[in-house]
Amino acid sequence: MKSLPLLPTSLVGSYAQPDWLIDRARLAGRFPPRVRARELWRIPPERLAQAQDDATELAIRAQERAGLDIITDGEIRRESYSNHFATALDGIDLDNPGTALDRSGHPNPVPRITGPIRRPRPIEVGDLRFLREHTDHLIKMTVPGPFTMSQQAQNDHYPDAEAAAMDYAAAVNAEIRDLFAAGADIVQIDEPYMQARPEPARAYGLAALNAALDGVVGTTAVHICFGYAAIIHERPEAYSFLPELAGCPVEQVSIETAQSGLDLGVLSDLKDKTVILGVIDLSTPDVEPVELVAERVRRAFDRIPPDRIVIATDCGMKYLPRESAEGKMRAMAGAARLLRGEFGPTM
Ligand code: MET
Repeated sequence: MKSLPLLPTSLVGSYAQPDWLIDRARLAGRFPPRVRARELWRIPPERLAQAQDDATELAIRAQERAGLDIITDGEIRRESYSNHFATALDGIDLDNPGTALDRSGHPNPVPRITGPIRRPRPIEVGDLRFLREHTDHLIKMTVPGPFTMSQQAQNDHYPDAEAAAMDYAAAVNAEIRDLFAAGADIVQIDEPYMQARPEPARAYGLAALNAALDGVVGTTAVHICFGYAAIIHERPEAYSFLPELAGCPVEQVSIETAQSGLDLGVLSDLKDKTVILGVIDLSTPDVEPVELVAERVRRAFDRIPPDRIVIATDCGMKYLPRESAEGKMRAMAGAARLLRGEFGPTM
């Protein structure tokens, strides 16, 4: 197993899916699906699993070739970062979906909760094993967070959304334990709705996140963002929910700073965390020069020591053209090499 250098590089999770695998134009033209969207796959059902495996191997090789240090499965098998997990749970009706507003206020068909939320079996462990078998780098797996899933569902069963979030948390907790047992090095919980809905996030989302992490042994991360740039265009100047994570038993916090030009003063609130620092802007396919990426990383050094920074993308690369995704990964790896050279061999 490879060990990590200073300023390791990583994706937030998703990589560009191949055009031959999924209808990317339709994928980008609609909001990320909350229920299944099997019609998006271009490969017939009986060959889909093999095609997804092959595309996952391409995503792994692309990350390795670009020089990334921590490798994900690219979330290639998912229609969206959350629906793959959320729709595999018991207690929901997918044939008669409900409706929920997404972070931009757009109504979406979502799982309708009609009974207790339970995880019937491991959901991503097979994907994790495939990743483990196909790279000797450190590997990271992503799971949707309990708060985010509770916001992407219609609750027709529990007395309130908080009760639903706590059962989602139990399902995520069981999954995380299984992922570590199967060989994950890092497990990241995606909670983009904490930024979108800070009040309920404070009221019960944080408790649900803590419950999802309860008793977990292994390196965990949480990703908070302003939404996929391809879908949510505007960036606020600051996070509405972030210092709250200081007390959460997660080791790494993933934030976006490139597109938003985020004021990095917020990093002072996360003194004990490793920061997965988003320094790649996903609102444009243009590939940033290495020096610009390095400068975005240097901006953080006043607030956080280099040995607690992972160089990353702002969010997932799902909606980027492949050439652009490849170039941006090379820019990240190039910036890491440049900065490591500046610190010299003693750092
Ligand atoms: N892990 C997810 C991705 O990389 C995070 C999505 S948050 C909107 O696409």
